[in-house]
Amino acid sequence: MAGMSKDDRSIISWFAFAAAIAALVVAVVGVSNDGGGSASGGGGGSGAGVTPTITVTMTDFAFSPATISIPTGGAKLRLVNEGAALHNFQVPDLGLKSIDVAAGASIDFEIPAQEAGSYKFICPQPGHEGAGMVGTLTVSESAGSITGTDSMIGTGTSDSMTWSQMDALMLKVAQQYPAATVGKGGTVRPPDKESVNEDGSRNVEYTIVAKVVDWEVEPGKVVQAWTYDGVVPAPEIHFNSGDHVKIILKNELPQSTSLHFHGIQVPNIYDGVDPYTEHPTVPGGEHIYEWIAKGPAVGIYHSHHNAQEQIPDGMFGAMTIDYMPIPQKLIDKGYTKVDKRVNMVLNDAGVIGLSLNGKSFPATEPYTLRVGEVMEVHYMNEGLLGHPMHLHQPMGWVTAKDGVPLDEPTPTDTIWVTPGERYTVLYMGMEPGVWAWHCHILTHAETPTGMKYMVTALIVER
Ligand SMILES: [Cu+2]
Repeated sequence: MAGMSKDDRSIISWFAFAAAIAALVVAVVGVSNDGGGSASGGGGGSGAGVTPTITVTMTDFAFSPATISIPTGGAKLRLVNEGAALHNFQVPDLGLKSIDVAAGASIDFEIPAQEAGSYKFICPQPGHEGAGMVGTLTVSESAGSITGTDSMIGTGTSDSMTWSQMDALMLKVAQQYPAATVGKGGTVRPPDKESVNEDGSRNVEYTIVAKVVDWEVEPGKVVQAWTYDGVVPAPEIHFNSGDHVKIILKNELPQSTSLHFHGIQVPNIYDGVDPYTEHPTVPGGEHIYEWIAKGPAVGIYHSHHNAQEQIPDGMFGAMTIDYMPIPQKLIDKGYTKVDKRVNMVLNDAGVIGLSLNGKSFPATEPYTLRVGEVMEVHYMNEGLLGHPMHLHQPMGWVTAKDGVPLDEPTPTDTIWVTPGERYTVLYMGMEPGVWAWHCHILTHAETPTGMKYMVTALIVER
């Protein structure tokens, strides 16, 4: 494309991908998890079901993680080549070298028992070590399990690359967006059973199954997620005020659990806080919750049992009652109706890690809006940290806090959402373009090899 800068091409590819995604059907089929849960640096994990394997992603030209700790008894690596070139994994001092891993291929690579020590690993292909494909394998008796640290987080590895290598990696990541992954969470789920009473109110019944499934957070990063109904976030459940709600929780997890309705008014006995308001729901057991919906509400349903692991590992979903009113002041400014509703659930811990709606950039979902259309966003934080969420296109208006409509909307372009909080913000499409949308704690959004984690985009079209 003569006369076009790389930036132009990049922007065009974003648009092309955005158009393509409308037609993209993500098949909800189980992905094979041979070698399975990648031991992420994010800690957490719920213990059960995680195989003792670490996934090492090879790109052009980096290893992620670049620091790997294994026990002296040995370990299995899953080598995933996401680059365009052929790569190997070699530990010269231990005389270990993998077979060739072709672009797009994955192999398992055994590291047999070793003496404790610190060893350099590289890709032995000509020039690849010098370009950045180098890392450290630490073998220690105290390493009870396998862990990996992605050195791209925080202090980064800028020193090991030239500026042109950095630019090339950043462009490559940006052009992957939106990357296809298996599984999509958070879509609205209709009731399993529904009937109407004489007074016009509805009876609605849902059966929710808590279970562990493979979940692809970003291309190639498949973890053992703890879920409701097998997706992260769990399906959105929407009620009308006055609905007679019956929710049957079935527990197929290897631990007990309980279900709490965060931000929803329910009788105390249905608050889901075991062992106070109910017994824990044991593996194989079930529990029934019954209450009448009182709106408006912007809530979350999540675990309240070993919640510091069960929630970040995936057990959360939006639960809304009625819809938030638009303040008169904004109606006067042209915000007359909501054209699109978006729940954006933030997470930063457990096996899922830094993510928006259970996905990490470049696998996050892009959002589209035409000029003049209005999008209502419910930010919901189910992580362990606060996140200042920033949409580049100014300006948004906060219309509700924790599901309570505000008398006076307040302007925002960056909103600090602390764990457990929900904010409702209206954004109008103003100027056509691809507008970055991300957490503004910069290590939650950027690395020396490009954007990552809590990043997506709002695409405004004419
Ligand atoms: Cu953040």
